[in-house]
Amino acid sequence: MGARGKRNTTTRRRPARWKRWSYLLIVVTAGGSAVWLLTPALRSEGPRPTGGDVVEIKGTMGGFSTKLIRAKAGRPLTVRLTSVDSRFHTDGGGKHQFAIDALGVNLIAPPQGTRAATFTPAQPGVYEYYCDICCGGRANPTMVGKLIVET
Ligand SMILES: [Cu+2]
Repeated sequence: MGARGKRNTTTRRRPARWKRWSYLLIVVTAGGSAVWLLTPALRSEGPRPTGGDVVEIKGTMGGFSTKLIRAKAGRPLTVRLTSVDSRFHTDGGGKHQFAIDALGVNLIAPPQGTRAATFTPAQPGVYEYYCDICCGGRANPTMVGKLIVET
């Protein structure tokens, strides 16, 4: 009688298979959310552990939010370009670009989205960046800026 009761208890205590799977699902979901939440915060909090700089730029039909960037030669620079415009803009479909020909940088942010590029300017100098998608393209003086690279 005693042994029988014990066996029944053991059987009852073992978690059902679906329960174990749901625990795993919760752990994976929670862990994934934590990583997802923490990563952008780490990226936008100034210099990263690699020693690079991060600059945030917004593109609208009015131009770039930042027209002048200062950087150090030989130091990684991350540009995060956000297009504030929606896809309903007839001019460029809400996309904006950040391009520096001399450094081979070409970033295109989708409507109401952000894209980032990390590059290391090796030589000091003044580099022009521009958007060639909207508002008459590169000829438009509002969608150009200067990257000043110092030693
Ligand atoms: Cu633009």
